Amino acid sequence: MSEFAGKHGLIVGVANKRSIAWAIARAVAAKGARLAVTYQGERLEDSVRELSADLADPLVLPLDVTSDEQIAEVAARCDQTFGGLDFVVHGAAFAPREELARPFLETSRDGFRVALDISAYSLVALARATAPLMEKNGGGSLLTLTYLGSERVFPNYNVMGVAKAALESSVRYLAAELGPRAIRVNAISAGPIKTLAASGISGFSSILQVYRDKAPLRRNTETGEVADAAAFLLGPAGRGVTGEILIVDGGYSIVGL
Ligand code: NAD
Ligand code: IMJ
Repeated sequence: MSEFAGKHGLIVGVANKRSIAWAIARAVAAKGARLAVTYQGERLEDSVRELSADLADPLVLPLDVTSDEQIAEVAARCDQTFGGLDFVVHGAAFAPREELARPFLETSRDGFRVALDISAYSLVALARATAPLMEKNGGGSLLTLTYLGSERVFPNYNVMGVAKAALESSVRYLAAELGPRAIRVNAISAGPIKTLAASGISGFSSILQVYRDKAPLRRNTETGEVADAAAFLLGPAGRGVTGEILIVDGGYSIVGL
């Protein structure tokens, strides 16, 4: 039950109560973890502070993952307050809205850069900044979130698909290098969920319907299901797993027709 008692984690990617990262935060906090939760910009500060009020003595910090200074500051604050880290959740993703609306062929150089910077490079930067803190604690677990659009073409996913392919490859390269330091690196590939990152995506409701119809479990993925899989990868039960992309999508991806 309290498999995370005495453990410290950093959660990046909470915007509101629907965020997948928030479901993960709740799941590991319920199992005893003490958390640092970050918010991207003042716009989200109130929302994240309000949510975090339910956690036991949380550290709530600003973090824009495009800033190396802010990443260093977050790592320093975790070090000061917790004396190290046992796990890190990376749930940040972004592409400029227009890149998800026009044809992939029209992807701009800047849109490509921004999408890859925020959605893929940030994992590498976060890993570099937090690895010494996890090493201090005798090892750790780093987890990110991805989507099947990394391997297959989904309408409008566009440059985010390219960014997720880079993210998943980064998981493997980081896992290979950090394994000798007892740090595991994994991703969960979740089925579509109606979060802020899905808002305003044209046809998202029909996508949910297709998944519901075709997935072996005949229903949509819930954040709580992703969170339980995350707790497995972040905690002692996942100790033998690294470099893995664990699919939590009700089985949708196995179906051919
Ligand atoms: P969400 O909007 O709640 O989370 C995305 C987070 O990214 C937000 O908290 C946002 O603040 C953060 N972010 C964006 N730019 C940032 C920056 N520069 N610095 C710091 N943070 C930044 O939506 P979500 O669905 O919970 O997304 C979390 C992760 O799950 C993303 O990686 C997303 O690609 C992935 N995912 C989502 C779905 C889905 O259908 N919702 C499916 C599979 C994977
Ligand atoms: C997003 C766009 C198009 C198709 C999509 C999605 N499908 C799914 C998503 C099929 C499941 C959600 N997803 C997996 C994401 O990673 C979303 C990332 C995202 C969403 C937005 C919307 C608002 C914005 N920029 C974004 N950048 C990344 O301005």
